[in-house]
Amino acid sequence: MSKQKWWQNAVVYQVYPKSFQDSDNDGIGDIRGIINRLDYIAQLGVDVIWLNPIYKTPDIDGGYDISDYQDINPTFGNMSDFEELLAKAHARHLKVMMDLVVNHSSFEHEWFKKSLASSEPDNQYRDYYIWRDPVDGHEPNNWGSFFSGPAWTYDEQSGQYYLHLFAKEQPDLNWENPDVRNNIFDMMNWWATKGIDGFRMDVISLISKPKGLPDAPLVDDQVYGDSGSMVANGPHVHEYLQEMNHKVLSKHDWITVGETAGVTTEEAQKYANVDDSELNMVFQFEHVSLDGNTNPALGKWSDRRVTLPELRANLVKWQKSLAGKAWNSLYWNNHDQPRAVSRFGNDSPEFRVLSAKMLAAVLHFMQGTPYIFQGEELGMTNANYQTLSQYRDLETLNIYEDAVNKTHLVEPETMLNYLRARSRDNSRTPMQWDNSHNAGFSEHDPWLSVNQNYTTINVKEEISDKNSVLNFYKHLIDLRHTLPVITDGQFDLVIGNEDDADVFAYQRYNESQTVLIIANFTDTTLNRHYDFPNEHELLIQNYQDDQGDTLRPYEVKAYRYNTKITH
Ligand code: ISL
Repeated sequence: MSKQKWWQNAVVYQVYPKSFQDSDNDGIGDIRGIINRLDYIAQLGVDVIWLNPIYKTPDIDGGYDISDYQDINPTFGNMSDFEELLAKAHARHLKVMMDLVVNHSSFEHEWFKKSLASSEPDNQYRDYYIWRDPVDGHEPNNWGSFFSGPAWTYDEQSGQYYLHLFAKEQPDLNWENPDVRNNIFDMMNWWATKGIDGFRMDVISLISKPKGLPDAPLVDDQVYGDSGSMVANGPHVHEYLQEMNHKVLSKHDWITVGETAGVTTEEAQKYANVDDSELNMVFQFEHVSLDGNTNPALGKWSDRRVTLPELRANLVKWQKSLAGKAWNSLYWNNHDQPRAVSRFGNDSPEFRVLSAKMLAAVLHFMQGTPYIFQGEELGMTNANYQTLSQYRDLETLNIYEDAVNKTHLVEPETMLNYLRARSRDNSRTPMQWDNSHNAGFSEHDPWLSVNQNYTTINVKEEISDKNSVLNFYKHLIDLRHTLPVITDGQFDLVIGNEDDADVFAYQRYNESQTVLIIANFTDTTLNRHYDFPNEHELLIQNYQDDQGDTLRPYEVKAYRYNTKITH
């Protein structure tokens, strides 16, 4: 690997502002709340904070519907609050990465209002969005929205449809229009002058639509075609990102990560190439898509668990394919995904702490930049809501309406199980600070109910408990900063591990060191012997002692050898 970049050795902490800390007791988190908790974030030892959108928004989709890219959501505060947050973060050596949501804007953005106003050729804003005539009195094609229903909405006044891959309040911007691109690049450079440290780019793999917008194939019970697979990695996406790199990114020492639904390892080598021509890294979706429904009409909605061999094969593929060519991001969960410990581990009281630590170690010893989603470091669990009325997320409410009430594909109880397993609200419940009312998040009823387990799972409990999940994360973050092999070492599965249904064992090595990671993914005691030297240092473990070849439920341990070991 060529010379290391600062973000290759960094750990990112994701803050979902709406649910992090409420400072003015309106039940909604805010910028002042984040400022008040900066010391907490800093003591974790992380390097970067990624803020989910804090811009002006009608908030149809958690702020991913922006009505002014250069203004702050008043519910969260104002621009001077943001500037204070940035300065105070920097004073603690924390960088701040913002969310960039430019595949679409809000329908309340000035550009869309002007676009809507007239379809006459002299309206330069018409072409800022994607308008098409009806075909046989219907939508221009069969694409479905990610949030249920068609991806097109009809405008009576002009007799045309506009495209929205997400909600109808999130019209897709037309990246083929150079004015749109230049406006976006100028806006990014404007944020640079404020001193931000990078961007996480929302669904950036979807910005270039295929020529002619062809229908998507329909499978099984599908009413609408899968627009995502049609638009992902479109014909001009790399050209646009290279232009962005030239006009914006190359001028700043930033961290950039593209959220790239539908990305393959081949495509990732273009988006995140070590030659710095586009972005630093991408969020790939494969390892969080393995447990989807077998019926394509239901997509991600299921309560299936992925098996270890499937999960491991995928993670290994990404480690190996990008090595030396591109850079990985590492994540188990975020604001769109259920909680890691509930999904891949075991959130029962008996195994929650053990399995949360096991997952953390498996991820943090891999090559790439790790992302920790707020509360993950506590081992926070899925929301466990019992009724539909507790959910707030539009994706969740829409799929229930669609699959239960409209198409009758799923029984209500089954759908509630799917929501408990996969709803985005699982990770959006308020941060659990202490065991006081509403978990110390707010004195007001929060916008989304607190998880009832906050009385035992919270920062106050964990910070003073040396065996907590929180302190285990701190240890892992520290190891990444002190052991170069975690950043630059090669990755290999331990011989024979590819067929192991229960244990994940891999090694990292460079010229002078090797680290061996052994993780039991089951709730039973197992026995495994690996042919490694006896001389080692135990770097970290989630039990109090080491019993050699005996692996207790969800046991994880990492050994270090002061020599290069290859097989
Ligand atoms: O959440 C998902 C799984 O159901 C995805 O389809 C998700 O919509 C996709 O990952 C894109 O996510 C991003 O863009 C969305 C926004 O709702 C998400 O919160 C954001 O992370 C639209 O802006």
